[in-house]
Amino acid sequence: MSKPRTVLSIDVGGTKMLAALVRGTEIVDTHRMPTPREGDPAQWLTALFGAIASWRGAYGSVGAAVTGIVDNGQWSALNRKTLDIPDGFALTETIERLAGVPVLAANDAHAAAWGEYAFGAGNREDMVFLTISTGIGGGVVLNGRLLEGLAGHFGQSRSAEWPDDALEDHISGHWIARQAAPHQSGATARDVFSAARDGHDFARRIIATSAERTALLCRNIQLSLDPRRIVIGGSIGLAEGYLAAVDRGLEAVPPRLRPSLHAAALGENAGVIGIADLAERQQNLRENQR
Ligand code: BMX
Repeated sequence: MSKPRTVLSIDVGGTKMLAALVRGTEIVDTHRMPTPREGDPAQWLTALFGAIASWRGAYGSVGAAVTGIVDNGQWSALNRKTLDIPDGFALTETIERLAGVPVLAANDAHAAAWGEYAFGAGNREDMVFLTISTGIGGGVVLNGRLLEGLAGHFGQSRSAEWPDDALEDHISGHWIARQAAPHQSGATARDVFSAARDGHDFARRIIATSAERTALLCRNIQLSLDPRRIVIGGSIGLAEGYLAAVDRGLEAVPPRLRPSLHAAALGENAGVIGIADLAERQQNLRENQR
């Protein structure tokens, strides 16, 4: 087995951007910055590549894991409230111009699903990855294949209760922060978890409601795809006490219908490790076809 080469992975989420030099499952170096809420993706990516200019020459390909849907290298938002991306942004072309090496781009939760399947809590079995973060994303790996396109976009689900809204707008980090505003002005989702840890009832109720709704979503995923595992990731999904609260929401579910929930073993690195492996596989394929 040849030694894995170094890949530049970038993970652009609704709240933060993470750049990492990745070699197999080793994170060699990282750089984090907030995802700008102004400007356009070309400006965001130019700023990120400016911040990691010293890494040029250290990587032979780029993997880009981004919130939103990626179709043939074109990037679009499904929920502009999660991140306001113009339709059909030329993501792969822009990064290839900035980096000067081949690029593979995919949805962030798809990348994380592959990372957890291949190297983490997915145990290389049929699995669904669910990230509860700024939005709610997901990825599905069945028979060793990562489903692409809209597959896994559970946060965009519609329900009879909120037919005009994306489900994530009633569960995720943005929703948690909105619910806390009347109690703690300007609170972020992270502040709500701190307030819950400090015993504030308003915060505990908000988190319990979010977790109950995530438990319902997991039940529906189980009935749709019957995965061996549902691996939970994301800043909310991995926050203290959240996964336990979701599990409590499943206690009354009959065993055959109950999802088996596991915390993402790779944590916030699932996306950068997953997209690095996918980019390396594409690079190897290209080289073998020469
Ligand atoms: C949204 C959607 C998904 C994404 C998910 C988690 C947009 C911009 N994003 O459902 O593609 O995977 O949020 O995104 O439509 P994150 O920013 O919370 O990682």
